[in-house]
Amino acid sequence: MPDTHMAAADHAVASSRTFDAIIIGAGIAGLYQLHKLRQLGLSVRAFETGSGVGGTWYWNRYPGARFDSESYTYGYSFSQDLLQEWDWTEHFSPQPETLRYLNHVADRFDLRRDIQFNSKVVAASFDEAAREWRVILENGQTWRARFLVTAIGPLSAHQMPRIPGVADFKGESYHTYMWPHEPVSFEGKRVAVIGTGATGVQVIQTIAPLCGSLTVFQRTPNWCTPLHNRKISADEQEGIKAGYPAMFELLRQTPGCYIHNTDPRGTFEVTQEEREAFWEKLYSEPGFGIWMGNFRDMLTDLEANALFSEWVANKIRQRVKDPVTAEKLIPKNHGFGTRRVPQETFYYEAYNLPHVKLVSTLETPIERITETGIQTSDAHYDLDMIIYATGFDAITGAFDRIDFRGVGGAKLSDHWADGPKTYLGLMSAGFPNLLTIVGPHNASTRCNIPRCIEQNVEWVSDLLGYAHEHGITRIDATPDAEANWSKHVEELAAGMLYSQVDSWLTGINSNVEGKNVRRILQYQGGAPQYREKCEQVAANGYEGMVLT
Ligand code: NA7
Repeated sequence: MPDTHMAAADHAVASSRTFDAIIIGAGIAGLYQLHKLRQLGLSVRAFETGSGVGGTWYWNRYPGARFDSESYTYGYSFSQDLLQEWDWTEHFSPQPETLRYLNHVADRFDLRRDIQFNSKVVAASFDEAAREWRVILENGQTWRARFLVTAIGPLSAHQMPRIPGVADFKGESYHTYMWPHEPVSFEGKRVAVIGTGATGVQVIQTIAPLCGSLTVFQRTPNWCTPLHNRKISADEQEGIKAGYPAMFELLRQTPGCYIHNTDPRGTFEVTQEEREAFWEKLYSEPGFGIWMGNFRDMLTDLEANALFSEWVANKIRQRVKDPVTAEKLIPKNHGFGTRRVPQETFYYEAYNLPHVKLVSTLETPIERITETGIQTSDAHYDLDMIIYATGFDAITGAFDRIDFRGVGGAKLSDHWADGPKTYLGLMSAGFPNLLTIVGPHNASTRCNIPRCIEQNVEWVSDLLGYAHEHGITRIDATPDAEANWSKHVEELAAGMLYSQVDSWLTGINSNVEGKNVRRILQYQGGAPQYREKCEQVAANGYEGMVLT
């Protein structure tokens, strides 16, 4: 990273004004934070890298991008009028509709006038004497604010693979996150997809029928289950709108704020027949019920997990005609639900098409990308297009890509070098006046995200409103509070099977230097417990923090 702090000294501040708050990002979190702080009468400016609002839904325009949460559970809940006037057309909304929704929200609440687009924040440092943050954009402009709120998303630092020759390929190539705004044609083309996470699965099943040929390069297979999406009928629409209060009440009570709640029974407390009938039912129902609403021990008990994993493996064997391909698609190194479960629509059937081929890079590793295709250890694949569905430097990556400096010039990435250290996943000791919405150690990264975003934003808004009212100009998390919270987060994750598995949920990324040690990045106590803890901290006069 260039030494942007030195460079900043050479640049005039863009405005003599010190804002009450600067928000980084105009996605779901940034938009709502802007709305809330403005309602409090604070002066706010948001900076956004993209040329429009929407964050995740602005960038991820790849074919097949859509919700895995039921649409009506995902929209903002803060405005009854907004809830009543917006019609979701599908149970799991496709990306273009979600982006339209977020644009509608930005217009409806007149948010754009305080957002500066095409403005990537590259550095931010705390000026102790002035008690304000100096925020530096890629174009060199410096802006100042008392408080800095990051709304930079857990999956926004997209990551290309570390494979030699990526720049050599002469055909079309796209990372799913940086998908072009113009239509991309697949007709008659020889296409490769690298990566089979939630994104790769959505792309593969969508483009398979459209390509001349499709070769999927899979390293680790994932356990995928059917989404069962469909249009929302007029009757359903009425029911959804009338049912919003009860639905949001339910979402407040479930661990991940989904409409699916863990089944109180243990796997071995029922007969085999009952168990299989229950699993059949889950497999035939829409959404994450099969992950979030399974037997209570499915994600903590190895034996229970193995039994269910084998049941899902048999589903894959039934759906994929070629037994060799089916075996390749069945995960062998982790159990069901211990990594993010991709939701699919005829994903497995795509491999029954004669022009779709699966290459396991565990068996025949990719050696390099060439000018004309992909060279593995046993063959060269001639290609017209390579799609990189290789994911993100998740949860902490977006923080690492901004040079945050706290007290005494300390770097946030150094402070978090051995794993994040936070208080409530919203603050870090030594970085005063910095609020990290959807940051590491926060419940929101394991949540139907807008639900937890609203909680984060409302808590931060209350805090900044309180500071404004009481003339508080500096807010610090204490090192003790930070240490205790970080320990608590680690302890909660200890009993979970997912914490023993490599994935972005545990901070593993083979494409990023140093991200080869598993870390606890998420709060696993569930959203209700997290919300209660945050409320308690506020009610006790913001315990664990020094407000001056
Ligand atoms: P993921 O879930 O991180 O998936 C990335 C995929 O790319 C995964 O299959 C990786 O295999 C694969 N990958 C990454 N680097 C390589 C290299 N170098 N060679 C071969 N394969 C590679 O990202 P997604 O975008 O699918 O999903 C991210 C989240 O966004 C998702 O969970 C939703 O919550 C929304 P690996 O598993 O590492 O072996």
